[in-house]
Amino acid sequence: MRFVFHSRIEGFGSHMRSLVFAATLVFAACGGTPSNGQQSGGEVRQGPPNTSFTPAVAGQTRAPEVRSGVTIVTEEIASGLNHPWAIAFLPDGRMLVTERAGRLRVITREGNISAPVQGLPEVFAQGQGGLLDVVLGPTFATDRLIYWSYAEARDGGGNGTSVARGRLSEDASRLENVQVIFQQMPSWDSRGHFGSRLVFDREGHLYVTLGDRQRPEPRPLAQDLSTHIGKVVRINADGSAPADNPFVRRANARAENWSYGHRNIQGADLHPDTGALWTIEHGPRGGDELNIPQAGRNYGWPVIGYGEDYNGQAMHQASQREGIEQPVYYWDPVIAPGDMDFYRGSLFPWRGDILIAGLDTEALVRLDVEDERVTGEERFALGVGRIRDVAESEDGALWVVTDEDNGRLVRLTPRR
Ligand SMILES: [Ca+2]
Ligand SMILES: [Ca+2]
Ligand SMILES: [Ca+2]
Repeated sequence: MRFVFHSRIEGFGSHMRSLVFAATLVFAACGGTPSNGQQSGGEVRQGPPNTSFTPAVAGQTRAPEVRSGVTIVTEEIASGLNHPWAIAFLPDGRMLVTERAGRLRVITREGNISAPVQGLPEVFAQGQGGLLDVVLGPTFATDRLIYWSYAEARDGGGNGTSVARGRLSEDASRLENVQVIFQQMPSWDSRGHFGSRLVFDREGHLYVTLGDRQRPEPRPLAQDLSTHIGKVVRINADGSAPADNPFVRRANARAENWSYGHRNIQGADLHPDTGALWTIEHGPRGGDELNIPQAGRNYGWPVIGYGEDYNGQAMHQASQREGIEQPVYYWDPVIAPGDMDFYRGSLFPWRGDILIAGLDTEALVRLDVEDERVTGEERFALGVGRIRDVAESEDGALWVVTDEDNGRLVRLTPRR
């Protein structure tokens, strides 16, 4: 194992020692309560915005940098994983880890990697597609059901995001009674924007986040309720649509749809207090967004947003429109978010904060949140590469996987 000390992304390296010291004093004065540390008086170090849109509300972007005074210790637990996408903890402390190429592994806390779990359906492992998220079902303790999302080649051509479930055998070597419970429709011939985080709510409904399939032709379908393109869907554990979903009784609408107008959501979590779904989605050049998708609401893509096309052309005529929801927070330039999780533990002084896996930023991004407002941002350059998922173990330690051919599983703890 390799231990490395890392500091926050910092433009003034020589001041680092005194800054950490100062922030530590703040914690001592607060009795070690979370979170908030010191404001730096500026914003986190980032490039200039690509667009000139004006935020709809103050603090909607470029929140003040808040230094929590934490130095993160990284410890490589495992490597040799092919574009690992998701981490899910088993009750015994081991982890299920997906590899995008189509393999599901069981990894011990010491880093022993199992042979691929047998019994998964074939995946469409091209471009951004492959085996994606994995979660334990809410009744895992009794039925050992796990749920996973993946890109699936479809009969008749094209592909799309699908969700399957199966029983993990007692020895965790194979999946039994595998059922495909959801298929995003329509299928599309594309290698991009599959979504697809899975989050169970407290009533046992499963949220699935779905992308716009990246190509210009399906993009407007994010506004079309007769499709699953660019949607969050909410399904029962068997894939059926709950009777209280918002569009169940609307003509020409898919009953699974929960919210619409999303580009590509690859991060999601339930708020630990309210139980509401929070999501983070990729914008184009500018316009990554944090949202709280509510039943039946329109989140704008591709009509409004805070980004532009990769060629510099305008993507949106406006960033605001009556009847369309505003993001809680946005980034321009983008951070390229993988997963997001609320921090629930106490090992780090961050309880209730949002932690985001940064792909392009190759950083762990932390947001201070008050109610439904972002009040501060902090970024930690971990030096381990593009970060796809962040997960918290029961002891409050954080675990990340890196989006690389030789992807790594890395444990994060605070320097004592
Ligand atoms: Ca939006
Ligand atoms: Ca998450
Ligand atoms: Ca996660």
